[in-house]
Amino acid sequence: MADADFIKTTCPRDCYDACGIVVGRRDGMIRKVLGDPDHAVTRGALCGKCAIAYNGSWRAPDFRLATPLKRVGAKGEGTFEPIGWDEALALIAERFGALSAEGEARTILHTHYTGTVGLVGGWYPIRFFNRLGATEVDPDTVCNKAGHVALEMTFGNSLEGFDPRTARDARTILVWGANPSFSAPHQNKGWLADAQAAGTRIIAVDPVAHDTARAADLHLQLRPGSDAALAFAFIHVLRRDGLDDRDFLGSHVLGAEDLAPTIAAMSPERAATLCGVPAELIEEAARAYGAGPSLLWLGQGVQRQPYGGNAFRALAALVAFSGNLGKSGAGFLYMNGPGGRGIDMATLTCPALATNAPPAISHMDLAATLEDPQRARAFVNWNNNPAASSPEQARLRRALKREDLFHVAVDLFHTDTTAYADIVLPAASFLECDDLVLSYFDLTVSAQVKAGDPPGTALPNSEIFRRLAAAMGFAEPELFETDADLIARLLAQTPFEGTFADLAAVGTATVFPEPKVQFEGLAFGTPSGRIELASGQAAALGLPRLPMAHVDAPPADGRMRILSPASQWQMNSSYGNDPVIRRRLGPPTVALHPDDAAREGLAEGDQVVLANGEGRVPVTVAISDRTLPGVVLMHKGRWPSLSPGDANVNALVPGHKSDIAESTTVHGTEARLIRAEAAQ
Ligand SMILES: Nc1nc2c(c(=O)[nH]1)N[C@H]1C(S)=C(S)[C@@H](COP(=O)(O)OP(=O)(O)OC[C@H]3O[C@@H](n4cnc5c(=O)[nH]c(N)nc54)[C@H](O)[C@@H]3O)O[C@H]1N2
Ligand SMILES: Nc1nc2c(c(=O)[nH]1)N[C@H]1C(S)=C(S)[C@@H](COP(=O)(O)OP(=O)(O)OC[C@H]3O[C@@H](n4cnc5c(=O)[nH]c(N)nc54)[C@H](O)[C@@H]3O)O[C@H]1N2
Ligand code: SF4
Ligand SMILES: [Mo]
Repeated sequence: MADADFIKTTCPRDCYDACGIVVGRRDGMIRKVLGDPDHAVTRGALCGKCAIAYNGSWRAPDFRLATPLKRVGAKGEGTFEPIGWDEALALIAERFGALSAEGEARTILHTHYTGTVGLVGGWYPIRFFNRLGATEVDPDTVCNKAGHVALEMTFGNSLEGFDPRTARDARTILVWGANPSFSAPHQNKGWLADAQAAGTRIIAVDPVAHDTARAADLHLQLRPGSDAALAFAFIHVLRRDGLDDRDFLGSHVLGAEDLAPTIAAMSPERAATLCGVPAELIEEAARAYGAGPSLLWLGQGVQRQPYGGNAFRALAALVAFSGNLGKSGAGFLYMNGPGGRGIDMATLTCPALATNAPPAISHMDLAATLEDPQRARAFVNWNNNPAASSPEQARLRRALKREDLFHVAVDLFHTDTTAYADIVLPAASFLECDDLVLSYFDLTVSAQVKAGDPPGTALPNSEIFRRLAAAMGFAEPELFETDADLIARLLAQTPFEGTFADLAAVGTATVFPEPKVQFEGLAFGTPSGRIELASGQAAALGLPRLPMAHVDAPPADGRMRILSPASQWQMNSSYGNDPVIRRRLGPPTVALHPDDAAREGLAEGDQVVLANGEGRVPVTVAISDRTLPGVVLMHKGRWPSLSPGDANVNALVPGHKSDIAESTTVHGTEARLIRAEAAQ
């Protein structure tokens, strides 16, 4: 008789929701991957994209990599032959060993990111690269680094956010530059909608009228890159109307008075002209936020801008002036890091193994570094698909063609990046190994539980790098710690009382019974112990000491500003190869405001090319009143090789660095729109 059972596990995608999953099995084989109806966030169905992919390409033997591969064709062509693990690891060890012996280990570059955010799958391999002395391409520089560094400068910590449960005491929630309707679909339908139903006012600040903005009580549809000016206009209203928290400023904030001229100059009327938001809306939103208690969700879109770091410093000033901190229902969230739940990341990554660590480089420098044989002789990508996700796409793919660049790719699938690799190693998916997952929204701890076997000889990331360490002849015991031991040690650092098996039985545990108040006691890890709006650390880095009311200049010469945020149907580039997802996505589109379409004489479905000095991307016109005139929308994540013109939006992104932390400015990209016929 068939033996059916269910296993609880957790989705380890880079997603605010960290959904609970129930895997239905028969005879030990996975039959169905479903949302956990008992999970407080998931409450039933998974998001559409994961429901499709986890029951499609992620379990389809003809899609998954099942054995190590060795390249036999030209780089980029994607022709490989299967080899055994021993041979694959020996080939890699030989090349890495030779580079190490020459003292050139720093020319081994590695990129990693959001394949899995499981603690072990996402971080254990760093031990190997630390020991090797390889150069890390700092993952956050392609996502959220400017915001992190701006918040660290100001509050001393970017990884302690509000506890979402405190929303019960919030009168307003300000969602600034995030699109939960796509990037956090369950928090959007659950947490945010529940708060609104309970009478909390929701305000969205975003250039795009996405579903969260449409459902909000107020939507401030500002021009991209004008956030700092808008934040200062909010503060202007608070000061003018006596709603700023003078006691809070006096006791806990450095530099408030230094900002007086900037605040005085940014009236709502002036901001209306600069940001494109009606002054009355600014007044209303500022008063609601200022009255408090208010939560501020700081999205990642805001800081993927040329002055994204400054925008975050201005938003930090808004928090400080309103005094929305240190009490229940007040605070901000960029993300809740593992530290707040007791996890010491050094336990995972063992920085002590890095006796000769070269400095990390920015993703913005990846293409240039990879094309330089002095700086890059080998390359490893794991948990990351840079040929689809990183800027300077054409240049990057050209560099990956270098015959003298030894390239190892570790993935679940053949991707646009693995196509260039010399050796491809097949990884096990989250359904095929144990791990711990920490939501970066809620303060929970979750178990990722092995529900089935990987295809062929595929292995979890951790085991791949244990075997590679052995092949290299490394002897440090940290390079051989088992997943089970590591998971047990990590779990013991958290407030969860019990074993991994106990956690696996429930899936997700709420580890703090009572909601936590962010920055309770108002102690800040800055040099002064206060919120540093005036920042000596910024000045020491050659940045302005104070945030500025900056606004980006509008695009010149008929160019359009291109925004490429999260897609509803993909997780970054993941699922871009799934046939059902591809049908849902249809051909790549550019969403264009009706005024722009009329001016250009374009109609729905017309073929156009977006072009700039960096590259060209053919797309289909989709006319949409969700965007602003001059601003076009193209969601991220398409696979270049599966797209017209062999390119996605990152073929247009020049890789300029943000004002702070050498981070991405992807939403600052500009290009011209050309009719397909004229572009021939
Ligand atoms: N479905 C889905 N979910 C995802 C992802 C995915 O690819 N797909 N990716 C995951 C990852 S890695 C991340 S980092 C998060 C990101 O999730 P979010 O934090 O929601 O960030 P984004 O989706 O990048 O962008 C959010 C919003 O920023 C807006 N924006 C762009 N420029 C500006 C600006 O100048 N000012 C303001 N105020 N807003 C601006 C965009 O219009 C967009 O609506 O989502 C995660 N969740
Ligand atoms: N234009 C534009 N580009 C962007 C962004 C944007 O907003 N606009 N957003 C940026 C952001 S926020 C981010 S975070 C980056 C993300 O960029 P990436 O890190 O490239 O994210 P993914 O595309 O999901 O790629 C992860 C890869 O890991 C693989 N993978 C999944 N699970 C595992 C596993 O267990 N082991 C291994 N070895 N591999 C696995 C997947 O198959 C996939 O190929 O993209 C950035 N790129
Ligand atoms: S990607 Fe996010 S919304 Fe989708 S199942 Fe995973 S955690 Fe849930
Ligand atoms: Mo990200």
